[in-house]
Amino acid sequence: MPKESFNNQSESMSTKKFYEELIKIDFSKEGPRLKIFDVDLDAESFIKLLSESEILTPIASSDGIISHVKESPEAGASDYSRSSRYFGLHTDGQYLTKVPEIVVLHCVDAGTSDIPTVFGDTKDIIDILRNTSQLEEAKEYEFLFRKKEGLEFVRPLLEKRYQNDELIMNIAVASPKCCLRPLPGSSKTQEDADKFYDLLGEIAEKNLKIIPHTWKKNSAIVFDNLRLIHGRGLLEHKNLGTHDIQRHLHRIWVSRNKSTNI
Ligand SMILES: O=C(O)CCC(=O)C(=O)O
Ligand SMILES: [Fe+2]
Repeated sequence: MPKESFNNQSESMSTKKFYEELIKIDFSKEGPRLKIFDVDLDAESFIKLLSESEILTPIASSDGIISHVKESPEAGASDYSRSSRYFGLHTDGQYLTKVPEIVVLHCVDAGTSDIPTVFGDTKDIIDILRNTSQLEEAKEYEFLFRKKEGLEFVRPLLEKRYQNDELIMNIAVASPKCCLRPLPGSSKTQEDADKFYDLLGEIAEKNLKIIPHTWKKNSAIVFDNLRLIHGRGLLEHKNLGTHDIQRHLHRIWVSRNKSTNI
C-alpha cells in the first residue's frame, strides 16, 4: 500500500468538513447522544460558519462563541470552566432561558494530567427512579441554579424536550450552587427536596454508567446537552486538587434552528 494511504487515514478533518458533519446531527431524533471526531479546528473560520449558518445558532457564553476551558490565574474558586480541577456532573448553560441543545468540546492541548471529561445519561437516572417508584416524587420538585452574581435560575426537575415528548432531567449533581425545592402547590417540604437532591447524587455516584473520554489533541466530542450530563474527572479525582496549566479545550454551544429539518 502506498505510504500516503496511511497518512490520509490519520488526518484530522477540516473545520468545514466538521461543520458539515455537525449540521447533520439532530439529537431530538433516535440515535447516539454523543459523537467523537478528529478535527483540526480553526476557531475563526468555525465562528464564521456558525454565524452564517441557517441550520445552527451559536450561543455565546460570558467569553464569546468559543470558550476556552483552561486554568486561569484570575478565575475564582467556583469558576470551574477556567480550571482543570474536578467538576461535578452538570448540564451546560442551565442559567440561560433556553439551554443550549448541543455542546462541542474540542481538544487544543490534552495537558499532562490525563483528566478525562465524563458523561452520564439522565435517561438512566429517570429509569432508576421509575423502577424504584420514585419518578412521581421527582415531578414534585424544581431545580435551582445560582449564577455567579448570586441570582437564581429555576426550572422543573423533569421537563419534556421542546421538540418532542422525551422526558429530560434538569440537574447538576452534588453542586454547592444548586438545590431542589418543592414546586408551588406541592405537599412536599424543603426537607423532602433536600433528601431527594442527595438521592440523585447517590444514584449518580453509585448507579450511573459513566463514559470517560481521555483527550488527544484535535479530538472533538459533540453531545446532547439536554439529555447527557458531563463533568471533569472520575470520583477518584475529586479531592486530588489537580492543576494542569497545559490542558486546554474549546467549548462551543449551539442549538438547531427549530424550523430546519434536513
Ligand atoms: O474540562 C472539562 O473536561 C469539561 C469542562 C466543562 O464541562 C465546562 O467547561 O462546562
Ligand atoms: Fe460543562
